[in-house]
Amino acid sequence: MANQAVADVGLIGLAVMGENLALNMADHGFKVAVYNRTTEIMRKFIARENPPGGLVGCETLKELVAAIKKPRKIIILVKAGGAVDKVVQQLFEAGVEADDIVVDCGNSLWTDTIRREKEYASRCKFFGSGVSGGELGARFGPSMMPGGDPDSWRHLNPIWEAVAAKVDAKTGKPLESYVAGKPVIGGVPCTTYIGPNGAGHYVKMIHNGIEYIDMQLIGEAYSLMSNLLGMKAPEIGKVFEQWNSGDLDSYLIQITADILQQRDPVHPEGYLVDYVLDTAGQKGTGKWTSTNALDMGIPANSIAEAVFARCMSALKEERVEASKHLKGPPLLSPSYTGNREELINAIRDALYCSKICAYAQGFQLMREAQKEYKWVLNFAEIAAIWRGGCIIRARFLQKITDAYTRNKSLVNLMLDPYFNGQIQQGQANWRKIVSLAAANGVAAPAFMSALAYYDGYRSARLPANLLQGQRDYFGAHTYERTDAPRGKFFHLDWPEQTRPQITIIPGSGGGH
Ligand code: 2AM
Repeated sequence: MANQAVADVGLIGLAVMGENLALNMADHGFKVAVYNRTTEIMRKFIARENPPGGLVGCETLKELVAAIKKPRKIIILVKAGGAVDKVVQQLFEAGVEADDIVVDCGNSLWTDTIRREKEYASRCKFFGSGVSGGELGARFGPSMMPGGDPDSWRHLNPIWEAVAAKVDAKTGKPLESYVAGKPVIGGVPCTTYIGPNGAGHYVKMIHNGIEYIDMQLIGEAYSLMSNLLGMKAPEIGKVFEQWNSGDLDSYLIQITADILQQRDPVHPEGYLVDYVLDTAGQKGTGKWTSTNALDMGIPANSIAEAVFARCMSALKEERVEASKHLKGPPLLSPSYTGNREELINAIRDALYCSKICAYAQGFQLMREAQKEYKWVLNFAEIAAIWRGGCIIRARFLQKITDAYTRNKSLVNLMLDPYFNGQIQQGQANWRKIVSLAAANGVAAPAFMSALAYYDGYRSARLPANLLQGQRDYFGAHTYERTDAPRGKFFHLDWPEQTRPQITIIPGSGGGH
């Protein structure tokens, strides 16, 4: 129990992320006042793990507010949505003041953060920070994406830099968080000020959208090895292990290698993945990313495809039934009779090329959003803080940092000489894999959509000319011409005319 302001920071919401972040802060020497709606959870937490005086258990929000030094820094880690607003209101009642910084570290929708910052401006400094890394990240070093008032950031900075994951300054490789039980000092922290209001939560959402497609691409690589080559889980796991020592080196590839080689606890002669039901859930951030892409009119088809792939997986009963009626090519296993090593290598290339496209889409979204919200995002730094701590941490991210360091206003990641070169090297194999997937009836929507993105983006001319003709035909929506300046709109009086007459329409074209 606290009678005076002793704590450096407060934390509300002691679910997995909250508990671990509190312990992480305590490890770095911050005294943390903790509160949970269900008091018993807080009591048990304190009883279980109070590192030498690092935590101050608070039974009421009033107690919590009183326990923190001013200006107070209070982290909220409750379920995203209405609960955040509820807790903020309760904090006002509990004595939070205008100079206090209330930080939402949950997976909140960035537009909610923008709204909250404005709505609460006279009563507190509301700040939003994305936190990625799951349970272990929160405990030993997450990647943190803070957004809000720069002055608040100055107060939060020491805590964020202390608790965030660290990477090696030269190589960008994640460093161990603890050596001999002590937090590592030094290294570059995986956090940086992202921008005002909802910028941090926006970037966290894009991180999650990329995470969806990263996972889906890995799943498709596994499926192709299994379906085309008849490989078994542990054998595929070994391939991922090898890949993890090359350009694909990443947390997700590494855990995939582990997962595929994990024996099943119920049937120890078998492997766990073969007993896991093939229906995936989602918590919404991938969907938000895709909806936002549609709203802004930015093609992020692979990210959306990854969300739809989960939706498709959820139709388990329908798929089982359909599999009896909808015939594809005969399923031979293995259906590929060529060189196995070459094919595995081609799948690797397809995965790498698709990954470049997926990240390109994520960065295109951020580029558009910064225009919409008047943020100035530093893409090199964003990629840099994803190098450690978060779920998509990967060697690859150093290459993205390098690309945006070479050229701050890079139009698309694929146009960077390094990534362009990688695609040139891998694309014959990428096309081969997509063709083989199609010919053999193996669903590979992410590989295919990434290739469609690449081919669409590099097409100086797309069939939208015909589409505009159709729109003008049925709806008089007008079209622009290749032989006239942009912005000049034409309409043709279509079928009734024996001799077509072209009308020039001043101003812009219409809907549909
Ligand atoms: P609880 O333990 O009392 O359920 C994840 O759900 C975390 O958010 C939990 O710590 C949970 O508290 C907290 N939480 C969810 N909704 C809340 C609310 N409306 N007010 C306060 N805490 C809430």
